[in-house]
Formats: sequence, structure tokens, C-alpha cells
Amino acid sequence: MKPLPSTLTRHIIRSQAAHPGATGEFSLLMAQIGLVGKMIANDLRRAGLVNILGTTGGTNVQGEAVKKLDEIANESFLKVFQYSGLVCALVSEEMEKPVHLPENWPTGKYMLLFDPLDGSSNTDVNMPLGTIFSILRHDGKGLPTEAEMIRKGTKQEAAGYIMYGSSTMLVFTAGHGVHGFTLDPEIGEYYLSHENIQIPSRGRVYAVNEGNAKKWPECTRKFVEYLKASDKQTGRPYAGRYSGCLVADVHRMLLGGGLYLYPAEVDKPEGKLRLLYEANPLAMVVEQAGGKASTGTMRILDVEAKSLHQRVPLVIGSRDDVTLAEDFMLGVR
Ligand code: AHM
Ligand code: MG
Repeated sequence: MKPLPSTLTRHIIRSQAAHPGATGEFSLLMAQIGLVGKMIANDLRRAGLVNILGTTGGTNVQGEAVKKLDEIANESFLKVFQYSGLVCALVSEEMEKPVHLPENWPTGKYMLLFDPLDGSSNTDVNMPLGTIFSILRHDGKGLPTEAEMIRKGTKQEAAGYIMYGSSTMLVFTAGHGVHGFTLDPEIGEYYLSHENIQIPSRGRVYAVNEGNAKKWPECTRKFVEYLKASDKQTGRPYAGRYSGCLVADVHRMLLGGGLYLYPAEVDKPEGKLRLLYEANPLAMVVEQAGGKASTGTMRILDVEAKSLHQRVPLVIGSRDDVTLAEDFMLGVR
């Protein structure tokens, strides 16, 4: 009889056993994130059949049009976590303020920060989407204040993403390597399909919205032109691949190498992506896999966090490719 490949549940139980002091709360938290992923994947699969494509007519805290699926994905997190007793704070791209958890309800020590549906311009065209999450720990008494949720990326306990592509994958790190689990939709279980992922030190693919090139500083334009220039020795030109979904592009780089950029613009030096629930968690994953994540001038995980929805420029992927981007952006090349 062939042994059952490791499931997410078994993997979590095994990792928990390696930490004698563990209470099991983190294991439950990860299992519940897996459940949210299944709920969102299920909604995405049926979206075109049950009238949940398109926008709600509202705008979010960032002033962006809210897609019906953005709202549904956010609600999936709230339904699973609000009364779970596993978290003491929930922060989402879709909500200006953290969710108010009932004072007299049991809470856990974890704070969960998330982008429920990343790449939502892809919803109506059957393209890949993602969910990104960052897990922090609250050691104080009672519910944390908003200031306690705003932390540097180095303070994350765990982080990861779920990718809804041709299959659904949960990829995460708790600080001991990065593991990827593929959902078997027939059984409803995640199986360990990508153990201890290591990102190649250099790739041959870049992902960036080049429609914005005129808005970039000269150094960024020079860098992207460099990637496109032909040079057999260095393996250039790089291939361009941009999906409109950060999770999908980072996932490609994680497995095959290369880099993703959403760089600073001259009139928008803070970039587009959000630090706490997009850049920080993906930076932790990519660093744990041996890669690098930078603003272009400094390590993402060292960026001082000042507000919940703070934006940050992002260059992420293979170590050597990100270092090269920094050389251009710092004016060394
Ligand atoms: P979102 O969280 O509102 O979906 O925004 C983040 C997305 C990324 O997934 C993607 O890489 C980028 O924004 C696309 O932006 P643009 O359309 O400006 O290229
Ligand atoms: Mg996003």
C-alpha cells in the first residue's frame, strides 16, 4: 500500500510536534486559512454562473472600485475568523479599520493581515488571482491597539499566499522554509506538492507593467532596457511575463526565478502595493526561499511601518536579479 502523501493537516501536526511549547493554535489558524482558500476558490470557479462578476458600485479605502468578488473574499475571511477564537485582530485591504472583535468573546494571540483577493482586475476575464496573508503575534493583554498591528516585516510570525490558477495552491512559511500545497478539489484536502521551495539565484523573466514606463525615474527605465538588451553571455534579453496578479507573478518567480517590480514613480514615490499585507508577507516567503525583496533602495522587511494601508515600491524575486535592480536604482550602475 502506497503511503498517503503529506496533507496540510499532517504537515502542520508534524511541524507542531517539533515545537514542544506549541499550543496548537497556529496549526488551527493555518487550517482555517486553508478553509478560506477553499471557499474563495469555490466562488471563483462558479463566478460566471451565479452573477458575482463585475463591481459593487462602491470604492475601497484606496479609492479603487470594489469588485463583487473582492467583497465576497473579504467576507469569507470574516465568516471564518471573526468568532473563531483564534485571532485578536483582522486587517484587510478592503477595510479602512481593523475589524472590531467582540470584547467578551474568546480571542487568540494572532493578528491576521490580508489582501483577500489580489489582482482583482483579473476577476472578469478568468485569469489568475490570489490571497496574501501575514500573521503577527500579540503578546500583550486584551485586544491590540491599531498601533500594535503596524509592524515591520521582520516581526511577522508567518506569511504566505493562496494562488487560484489552473489549480489552487497554498504556499507559506513559518520561518523554517517555504512549502507549497496543492488542493485536490475532489477530496477538499491540500497535499504537500512543493517541499522546501528554493528560488533560483537568477532567472530570465521579468514582470512589470511597462505601460507605466514614462512615469518611472530614469534609473528604472534604464534597468528594464538593460533586461531587454541582447547579450548571450548574461542570458539577456529576459522574457517579459506580467499577469496583473502579484501573487501569480511572484509564484512564477519563486518556482522558476526572475523578478517582479512595481517600482516607485516620479509623482508617486510610494509605489502602488501595500506594505503590511502585500509586500511584507511576500518578502518573507521569498527571503525564506533564498530570494530577495527590496524597495529598490532597501530591504522590504526593514521598512518602518507607519500606517495600516501604507504603500511601498516593490522589487522581488531571485537574489541576483533584485541586487542588479538595486544597483541601477541606487545609481551604482
Ligand atoms: P489589488 O490588490 O487591488 O488587486 O492590486 C494589486 C495588483 C497586483 O496584483 C498587480 O501586480 C498590480 O496590482 C497590477 O496593477 P496595474 O494594473 O497597475 O499593473
Ligand atoms: Mg493586492
